[in-house]
Amino acid sequence: MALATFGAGCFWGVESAFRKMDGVKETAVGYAGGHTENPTYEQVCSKTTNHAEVVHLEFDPDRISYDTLVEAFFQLHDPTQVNRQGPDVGTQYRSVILYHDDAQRETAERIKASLPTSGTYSEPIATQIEPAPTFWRAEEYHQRYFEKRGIEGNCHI
Ligand code: MHO
Repeated sequence: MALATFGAGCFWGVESAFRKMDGVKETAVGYAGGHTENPTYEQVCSKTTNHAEVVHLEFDPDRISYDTLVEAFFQLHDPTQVNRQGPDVGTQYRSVILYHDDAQRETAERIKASLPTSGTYSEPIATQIEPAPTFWRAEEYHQRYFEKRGIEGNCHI
């Protein structure tokens, strides 16, 4: 199994989208990239810790490639929005790919660079590409949030 970590706005919808993909074995939502340990949702929402809401995936590289995951990541949110996704505003909603090795970094940079610079994306791509820091698992009620409630779609539908 391989790991992948993405931040693309409210983690409820991001987890829900990745869980539907064949080859994605396990998912967890959590926080990464801030400056405190084991943050709570309340602390992250207080905008004082600088953590991003992220989804952590275990995937089978024989069944799904990291390229496919990165392409899906770009499709499931608007990577031109800076520190926000729709109504959700703040650095916790930043667009970020947290790579686990050099091959992932190269893939993320290559796909980011290949995105069109007009049409769909009339603004620059804001996605940050950084080494994966500690992943802090979020509270249980955030895990598979939409699935538990029978909600389809993402946070803004
Ligand atoms: N708009 C949602 C975001 C939830 S999310 C887990 C809310 O304010 O509840 O950040």
